[in-house]
Amino acid sequence: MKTIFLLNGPNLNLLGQRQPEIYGAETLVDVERIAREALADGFTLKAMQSNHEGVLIDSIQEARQKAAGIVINPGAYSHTSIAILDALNAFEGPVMEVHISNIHRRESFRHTSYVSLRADGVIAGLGTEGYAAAVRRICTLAPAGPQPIR
Ligand code: DHK
Repeated sequence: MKTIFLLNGPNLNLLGQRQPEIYGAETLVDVERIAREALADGFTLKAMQSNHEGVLIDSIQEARQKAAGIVINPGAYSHTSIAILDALNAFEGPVMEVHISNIHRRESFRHTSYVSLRADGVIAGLGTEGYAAAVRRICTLAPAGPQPIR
């Protein structure tokens, strides 16, 4: 089995309660179920959420040994974190960046994402369906088979 890491950043634990007009009514539990349902045969999902930049970086580093690909919604760290970009640059597999909202239709400070400099694909504005699309794309880019040993 190959493992895909699903990483959600700050405030995404409040999905369903936080600004539902922007982020929708679904919860983080729903997001993780949607992502899991999109897995191709031979893949499994490990999901985590953190409000802390360093904890997200620790997970990205862990992915170097344990994950075939990463789906990440870095939340507001997308727009600020060179450290998360650096961690992703040290990961060799495919990376998909997800934003629930269309960040390009929002405040200008959301229009730039450091993570996009590394991501193989960027999904914005598809709501929680974006997570399913991102998981499907990782399954295409990292075909099932034995996990590479790095
Ligand atoms: C989520 C956040 O928390 C914001 O800080 C980003 C992103 C957008 C989203 O659309 O999922 O700017």
